[in-house]
Amino acid sequence: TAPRTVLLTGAAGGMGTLMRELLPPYGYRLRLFDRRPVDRRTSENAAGEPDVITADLADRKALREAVRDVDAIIHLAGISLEAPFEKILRANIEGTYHLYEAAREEGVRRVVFASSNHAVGFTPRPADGSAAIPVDTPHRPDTYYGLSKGFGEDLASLYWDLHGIETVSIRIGSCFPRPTSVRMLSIWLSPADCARLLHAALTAPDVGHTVVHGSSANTRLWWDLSTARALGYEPQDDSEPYAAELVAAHGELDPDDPEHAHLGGAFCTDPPQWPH
Ligand code: NAI
Ligand code: 15L
Repeated sequence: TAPRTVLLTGAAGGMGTLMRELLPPYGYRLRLFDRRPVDRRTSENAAGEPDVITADLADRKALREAVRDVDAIIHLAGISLEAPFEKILRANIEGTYHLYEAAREEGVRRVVFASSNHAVGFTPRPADGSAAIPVDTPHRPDTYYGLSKGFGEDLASLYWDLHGIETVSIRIGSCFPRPTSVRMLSIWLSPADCARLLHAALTAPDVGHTVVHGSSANTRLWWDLSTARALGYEPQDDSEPYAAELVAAHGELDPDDPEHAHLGGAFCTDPPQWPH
């Protein structure tokens, strides 16, 4: 049976804000968790009260309450760009560990983990017509941020083998309302497809620990979507309608430009920094 109550961490962020609107139509009741406040009207518990927890992933007591009685967890919270190692350690590495510990203590059986293309960002991007990047490509982080996502995937693998907690780790490409660069044409995940993929990841049976690429069915796709499709994900969107405008403004990607040579793009050369 489909999970009904789902904890959404990172609910105040860009993707969290989009998913708060797009997931309830699939029948989920969301409990929201973020260290920043979110609009309390957007989520209610069975009693019609707001179901929002404003706390840090370092707060183990709050996390334990947050995961109590939920059917599954979508873990989006964390630093989403590059930052000094100590910050990444606290938010992404220790924070994800604390979340899995809380899930184990409270008996939650399914997690969807927001991994990133930057876990494998130094993978050379496929040249036109060459084979797509497979999902079992080795970890090749482009930043401490990407390193923390590889850690999260391995933590998910450990908690499956040791404790029977299932996870779908989604190596998300670029999930924004629209693609804003030529690189993003190849890895864009439309918000509507993101909701489809999360729904598939929450409902597919027997996932153990499964790694999938998270993008729409883009014409210029760089990676293999077969493990995502095997969960029942059927992407409906393609970035190509945005291509003419973006290519006219920025030109096609130059394979000799180091920024364009790898999956991770500018994260490999001049990574955008977490502002907080
Ligand atoms: P975002 O930066 O907009 O949102 C992240 C949220 O996590 C923020 O609201 C922040 O307050 C919260 N947060 C950070 N540290 C926290 C902590 N220690 N305790 C509690 N809350 C904390 O990021 P976005 O774009 O919404 O991404 C969501 C997740 O998906 C992130 O884990 C990100 O790394 C991952 N991802 C996103 C991609 C995208 O294209 N948007 C691509 C690949 C991965
Ligand atoms: C990510 O992992 C970031 O969280 C997001 O802000 C984008 O930069 C995305 O990757 C990307 O590669 O476009």
